[in-house]
Amino acid sequence: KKQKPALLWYTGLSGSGKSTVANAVDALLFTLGCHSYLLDGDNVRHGLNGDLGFSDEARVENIRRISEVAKLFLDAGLVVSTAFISPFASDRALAKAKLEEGEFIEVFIDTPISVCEQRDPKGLYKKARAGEIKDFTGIDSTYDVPVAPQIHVKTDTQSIEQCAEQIVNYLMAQGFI
Ligand code: GGZ
Repeated sequence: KKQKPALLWYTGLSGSGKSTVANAVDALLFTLGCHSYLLDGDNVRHGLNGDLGFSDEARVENIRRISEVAKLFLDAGLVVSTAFISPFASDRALAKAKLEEGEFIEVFIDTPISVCEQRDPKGLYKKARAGEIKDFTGIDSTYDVPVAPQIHVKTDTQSIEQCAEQIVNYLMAQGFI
């Protein structure tokens, strides 16, 4: 099956659903016979970036390494997904600038912080509100809302399946898959 390399760069708050949607997209891509790879906290923050915390500097370095690794997978011809908060617009722009024209696809997982906080699957918002975690995105650390994402996904009004279909449809419409 023919495919063109592409990078689905997911961005959104903690608990917005980035990993969940990205996993659903990856599963769909697999059924379509596409070769894909997903980078997320589970396989990057614990290993390659295990030395990094959540200061602004650490996040900048986190995203820099992730963008370099993503580029390697793109060179191998894959449809790559990265699912990290990537809170700073300047770092997302740097990632985009490393790639060929059109390869970088910003996917904004737009879930209101009130919804993320209600979900709070790991109890992190509760801890952040209590001051037990410092520099928490959306509370006492910045999140730059994407101004012109290629794909804008609302998880509070759509199912995960609908979100995943929206993204796969984009890849098809743009001729990546
Ligand atoms: C934000 C934090 C923090 C702080 C730990 N701020 O919901 P999660 O748990 O699974 O996703 C969050 C994850 C964020 O890591 P990223 O690599 O995506 O962040 S960034 O792109 O900004 O470098 C959350 C957990 O790590 N976590 N402390 N202070 N999220």
